[in-house]
Amino acid sequence: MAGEPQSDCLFCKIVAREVPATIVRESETTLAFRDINPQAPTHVLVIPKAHYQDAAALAAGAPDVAVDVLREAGQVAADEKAEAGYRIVFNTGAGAGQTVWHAHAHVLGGRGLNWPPG
Ligand code: IU
Repeated sequence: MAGEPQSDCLFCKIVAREVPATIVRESETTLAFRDINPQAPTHVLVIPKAHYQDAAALAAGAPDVAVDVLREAGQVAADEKAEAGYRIVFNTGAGAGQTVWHAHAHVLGGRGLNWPPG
């Protein structure tokens, strides 16, 4: 069920501290940790603690938590001093490169970021 922990979900396991991650921020509803395959000097994932498969499902099922994720993403950028600019990305669907089916915001910064993304 949407919002419930999924036993086969890596990010639910990180929330439960069953899988290690380098956690940089935590709130009541969100967790932020470093991506294991960073694509920029700052590459942090911000996730809702509750399980939603993607950003749209999160926004539909828990809109307040979707706002929490965006607020925490901004705080990550501030903590990381990404003042030159940063990007918040929600890959949504396999065609867009989503590989983990638990909503997550990529916060990328610390280098120039091209547009359009690949
Ligand atoms: P994607 O948008 O679903 O492709 O992003 C998933 C990200 O999760 C990707 O950047 C991976 O490097 C990252 N990740 C991680 O940080 N820790 C892990 O154990 C695994 C993937 I598996």
